[in-house]
Amino acid sequence: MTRVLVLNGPNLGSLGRREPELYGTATLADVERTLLARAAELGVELRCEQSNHEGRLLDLLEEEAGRAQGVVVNPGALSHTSIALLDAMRAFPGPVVEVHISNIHAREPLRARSRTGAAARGVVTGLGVHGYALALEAVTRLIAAEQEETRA
Ligand code: CA2
Repeated sequence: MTRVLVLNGPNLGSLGRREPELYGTATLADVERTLLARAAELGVELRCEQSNHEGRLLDLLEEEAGRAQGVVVNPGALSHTSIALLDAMRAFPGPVVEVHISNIHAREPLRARSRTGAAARGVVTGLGVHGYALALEAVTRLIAAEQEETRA
């Protein structure tokens, strides 16, 4: 069965509890529940993790490299700063799709650049928490296409 790692970075555990005008009112548990339901429809197994610690995110990417075929990741503010996470995403053997709940291009200039986005096959930004489902669908299609190529 196809397996996808869903990673959320620093402060995303507070989703729905602060700054609803930016990030909406759904909690991370709500988001993960919705994603698990969509994953079941797509026939995909999910592992959902959130951490405030950069090293933990790196460890999870490394740990899942031999198990999951793709990744959906919202690196939070680490998107704008972390070369370590960029490298870890690049090292992941399957497709990685990055998500931002808010539109990083319509906010402060320091958020407009996602360093980690360079390691993603695509970036969904500004579509609220629905962006996670779109990213899951995209990563699932990319995995299927890669598997198809390997078979051909
Ligand atoms: O829009 C996004 O998803 C972000 O990745 C969220 C990050 C921010 O630093 C990025 O620039 C864009 C912030 C996560 C903070 O999460 C909170 C969630 C709810 C309440 C307060 C903070």
